[in-house]
Amino acid sequence: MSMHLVPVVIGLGQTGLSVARFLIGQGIDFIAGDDRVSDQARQMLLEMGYAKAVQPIAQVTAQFGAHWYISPGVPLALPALAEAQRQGVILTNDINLFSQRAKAPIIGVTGSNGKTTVTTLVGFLASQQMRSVQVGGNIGAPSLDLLEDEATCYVLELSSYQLELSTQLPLKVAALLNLSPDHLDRYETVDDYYAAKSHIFSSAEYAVVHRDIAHYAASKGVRNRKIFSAGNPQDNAEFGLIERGGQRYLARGQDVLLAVHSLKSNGTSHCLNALAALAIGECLGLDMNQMLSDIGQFSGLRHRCQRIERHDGRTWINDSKATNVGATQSALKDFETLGPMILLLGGQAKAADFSELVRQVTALHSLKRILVYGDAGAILAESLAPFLVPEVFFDFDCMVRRAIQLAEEGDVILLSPACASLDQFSSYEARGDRFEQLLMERAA
Ligand code: UMA
Repeated sequence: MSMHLVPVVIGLGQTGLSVARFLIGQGIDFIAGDDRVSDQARQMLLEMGYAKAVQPIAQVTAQFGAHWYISPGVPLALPALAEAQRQGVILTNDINLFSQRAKAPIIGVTGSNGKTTVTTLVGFLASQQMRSVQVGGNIGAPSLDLLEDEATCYVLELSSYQLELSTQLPLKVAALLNLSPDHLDRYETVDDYYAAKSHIFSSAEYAVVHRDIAHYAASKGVRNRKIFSAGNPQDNAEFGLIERGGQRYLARGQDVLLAVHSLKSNGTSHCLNALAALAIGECLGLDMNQMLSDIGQFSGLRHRCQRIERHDGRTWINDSKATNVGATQSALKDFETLGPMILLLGGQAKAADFSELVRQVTALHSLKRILVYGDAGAILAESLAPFLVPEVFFDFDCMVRRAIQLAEEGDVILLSPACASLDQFSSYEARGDRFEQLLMERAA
């Protein structure tokens, strides 16, 4: 039987639908595969004029098409994908298709933490100096939905899932902010996860990379490298932090750029984000003085180390976006000296190893109470047990209500879960919104 070969779209979430929209816009027919297609996706396909049946992924074979566009959440280890690859099918994704079509420079930002902040901040700084800057990728709109003739630059947050298949991205600037274990439910080893992230450098013109992991950029042969770290810059091109007269400054080499206190959030993690954004802006040709005057206006992201005003003498912090151990570790460093801490952890564990976090938490002088919830609650309690006894809750709401009960004047209540939200919420945003709602319901 000979079949008409067409592109295959695997997964019909936001990404798959953006690919479908793009192909339909080009008049290209395609086949779609999804195991649990939502009614909303079916409806959207119909509105686009696509009325064919959606296949279960296991039933899509190499006979259908030679190019398969895989959604980031679909593991490449699925037997149908592995088999297709063996038969010569090219597994690709929306990001590769986007990069072939985009006419303006593309900036890619990845890392285990801070990538949403840096992507948003670079988008903000660039928008002050350029017209029609497009921001998206793993946050906001999928990349194909950003394509626009007037665009002067694209700033994309890229996840390891997206980078697994994006091994030749022609990026103007590729930024790797940091690496710490995450997604161990998808990768066999942490090195597989790091290797996927490092694909970002494969065809980049400039690399912006943290000093501790600069070898990833070097090993991919990127010649123009800008290094940043929280330490003293080691040469004139390096971005870092220096102290002068008891004040901390963002610096390039020994040149002072900006006093840290001019930033709206001045924890070390935010300083690192700011340094990375300035380095990226410089590669893009943005005016440094203008960036330095704009960067103080950036107030950070919702759900990321965000202070919630409750006017009750306690500091409430919504860091629901901390969905891995590394993010929580950096929030702990930022807030540990602020007052007695009530720490809220838990959610979906993603096969994470909590031992490093437990070490840090047990050494925390300011820790007052620790509350855990969700699927990861029991695992966390077990890891903490030799040192600390947390209160364990199944339900997120119950945990937050208990924290409200326990909190006293001067306390810092930090929701920085170290786990994904998906066991009880649709996203980390929904979890953070619920946290704020519960705080407001019980406002004094
Ligand atoms: N599906 C299957 N079989 C599977 C797995 C999924 O059929 O084995 C189908 C589902 O039924 C569903 C579709 O695939 O219909 C979902 O695809 P998806 O999980 O790739 O979700 P999208 O809606 O396309 O969202 C993806 C990103 N999701 C993931 O990487 C898991 C979104 O990042 C991203 O914003 C969006 O593309 C647009 O680019 C979210 C995320 O959690 C925020 N990312 C991870 C993170 O940041 O840690 C990487």
